[in-house]
Amino acid sequence: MMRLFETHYIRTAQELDGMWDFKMEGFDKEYQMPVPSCWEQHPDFLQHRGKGTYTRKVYVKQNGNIRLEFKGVSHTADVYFDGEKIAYHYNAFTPFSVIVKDVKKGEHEIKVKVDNTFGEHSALHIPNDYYTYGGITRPVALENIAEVYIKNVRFTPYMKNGKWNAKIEVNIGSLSDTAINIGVKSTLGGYEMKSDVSVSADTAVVFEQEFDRVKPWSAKEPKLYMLNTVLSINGEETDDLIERVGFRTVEVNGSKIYLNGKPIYMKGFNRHEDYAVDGCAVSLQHMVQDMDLMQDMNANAVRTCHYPNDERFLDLCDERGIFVWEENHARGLLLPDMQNPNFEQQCEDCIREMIENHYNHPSIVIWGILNECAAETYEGRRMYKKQYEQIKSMDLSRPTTSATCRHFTDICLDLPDVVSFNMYSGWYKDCPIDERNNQEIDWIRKSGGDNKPIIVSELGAAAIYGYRDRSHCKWSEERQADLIRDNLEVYMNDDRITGVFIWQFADCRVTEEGEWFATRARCHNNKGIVDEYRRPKMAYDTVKEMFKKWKENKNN
Ligand code: ADA
Repeated sequence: MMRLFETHYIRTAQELDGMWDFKMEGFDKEYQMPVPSCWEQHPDFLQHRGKGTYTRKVYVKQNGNIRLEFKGVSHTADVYFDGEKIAYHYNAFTPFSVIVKDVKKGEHEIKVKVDNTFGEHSALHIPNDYYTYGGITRPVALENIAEVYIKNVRFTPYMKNGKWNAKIEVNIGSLSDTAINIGVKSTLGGYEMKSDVSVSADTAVVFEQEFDRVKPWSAKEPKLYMLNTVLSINGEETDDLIERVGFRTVEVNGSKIYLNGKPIYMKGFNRHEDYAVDGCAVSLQHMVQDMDLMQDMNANAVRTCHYPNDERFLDLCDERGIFVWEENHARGLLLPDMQNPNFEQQCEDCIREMIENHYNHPSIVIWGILNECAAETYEGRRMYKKQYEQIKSMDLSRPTTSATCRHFTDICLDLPDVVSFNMYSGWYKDCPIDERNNQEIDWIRKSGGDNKPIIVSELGAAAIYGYRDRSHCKWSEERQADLIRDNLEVYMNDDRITGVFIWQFADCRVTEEGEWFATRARCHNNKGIVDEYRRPKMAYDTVKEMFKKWKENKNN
């Protein structure tokens, strides 16, 4: 399943989930591997870093063009169709697609060479405080594509004269050498927009429409609408794309973030895509379990640390009214990492694919970049600035931010719309939480962040699941619960703070490379409120109680 709703009624597609032939470089044995999945789930590859090849036959049911869509391959894919290389993609966390023209009806072969090794070729997937798995880790589909087809549809809602309006941009691709006259029709909530165009190259058709009978999307009432766009030639419907959208605006005004003109307070979790038995190929049922647990703890927000997420999870956030901070793929990259010759292009590609594919999710209320990267350096600032500008060139409807830990030295706070900081008072630093918070906010206000919303993007402490100790010593569940309570008590009662994200929802695996094992017992980041099997620690009830209190204080 690619999404939580049908995206085509006219375009035909085959989902390619299932068993693929698999061969791992350096191993003689031939395997069968499920797609999607991580190869680490197989006993021969428990922490294997290498190159694996997936192969399968596919029956193309009609002559014509096909489009292969991969929702995620970790971390690099070389794709071959009938032995010819047709695509390359780097980065596990963003979708990519490729079109093959004039394919004959019948059986064909798809081969995907997957690489999860570290080295200069990979500037973003490096030894880190999360694990880079290997495999075709998100769904794959094969579509039959007409000569003129819909590339994507972008929906931008806005309020005008007190009524909901929207700009609907239909981006159309042409595979034909000659101009073709087509009809374009978009329908939403009983409204119909139509246009006739002659398409001889890639073209955009833009509708601007007032929707005076629709309901807004909000946390309390996350109203969603199907936006159905159909292309037709001489009255025959030839292609379509269905998106699911919501009417809502996100604005920054002074120190608050406004949704539909009302201030919001985000209280939630940092969530890695990592589940004990799934690795990063988190199944839908485990995504739903995560969502149920976060909502049971009265959370209303989630940060997709530190990379773009599976669209099915974002679909869940849309449906449940959960605010999302989605960010490009980067964690703790120091200046030498950022000076990797591949870094800037790999970041640019990730941001572009993140926004191109996730633009229509009403739940995404803020775009983040470069978590704890070299924001204290001028070379780093140049790259932060470039990435913020790229986001604004693609999307003016959402604010930007970046989670910093370069306390008192960050020189980029003037660049984003929202300032966010990671702070582990009581865990890494045994300091009075309120005093440290005041120091931080005073510094932020004098360093480019004055009169901007402030989010505590990370706070937390580690606990080993099942380790209880009446001394409440560090690593006990008791101490984790104490520190979560003490930190939330300070941040929840500080009106200068407009959101808080606990680090982290669940324990996640980390790489053994890069010395992480030394401070990460079990080769896991153990700061989860639940462990990697989603077994609650003592802090679960603390968070549930504190977030509920926040709900009452901040009436949201
Ligand atoms: C940083 C980082 C997180 C995680 C956390 C920790 O803030 O952003 O990814 O590594 O520290 O657990 O120390």
